[in-house]
Amino acid sequence: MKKQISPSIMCADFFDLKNTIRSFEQNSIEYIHVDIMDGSFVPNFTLGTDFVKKLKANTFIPLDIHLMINEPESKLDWFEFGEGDYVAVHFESTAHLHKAVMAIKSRGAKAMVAINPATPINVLEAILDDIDAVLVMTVNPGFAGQKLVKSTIKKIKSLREYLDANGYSHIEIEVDGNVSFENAALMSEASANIFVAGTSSIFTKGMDISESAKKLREAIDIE
Ligand code: S6P
Ligand code: MG
Repeated sequence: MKKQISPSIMCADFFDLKNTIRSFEQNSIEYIHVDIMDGSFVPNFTLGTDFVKKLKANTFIPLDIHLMINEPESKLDWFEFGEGDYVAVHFESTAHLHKAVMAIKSRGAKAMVAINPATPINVLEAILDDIDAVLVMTVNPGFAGQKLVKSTIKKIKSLREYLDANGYSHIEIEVDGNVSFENAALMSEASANIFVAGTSSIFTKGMDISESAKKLREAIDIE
């Protein structure tokens, strides 16, 4: 499966956003990961609806919207997204996961379901027919700059094996949280294929995007 990079835009320098986005475009970055938090599902606030709208208007790179909000099915209409974009909703955030997934797909976007580090993979069984990707959180959601929850590496591997063995080899696996150059190699070996890159890799201080993107690609291309 093609290995792709999705930089977490909340980790960018907002005073230099235009140059950062242009640099993503020049370096063939595949997605832009946009973290949306509601101060309730996770204890923080980040980016919002207007920011998503501005990004859609100012880059051709598809978005990878990560909704860390309660009852996302009632708020999807607030966000601009469509064909080519990924939208992730958390399994833990709603009693109406299927409804949320269907609402994402009805707008032509690809649906992803996210699971927290302590959520087992078997909860996904009944939704696999309807989704395009699983987002395995490798830290507890809410903040950038955290340490990897080590047990999640094994979880990525088990998930890939389960998907392949049950006719879901088309379902992608995204990883998010402390995707450092070292951890990215482990995650790649465990068969993750979309890598959310934040303070631990693509936004490394003193490195420009072309340099950090190249280093990350080298780390994840280990088969
Ligand atoms: C965390 C959020 C993530 C972070 C990303 C930061 O709740 O969903 O997308 O922005 O993990 O990367 P790093 O390298 O600082 O952990
Ligand atoms: Mg995220």
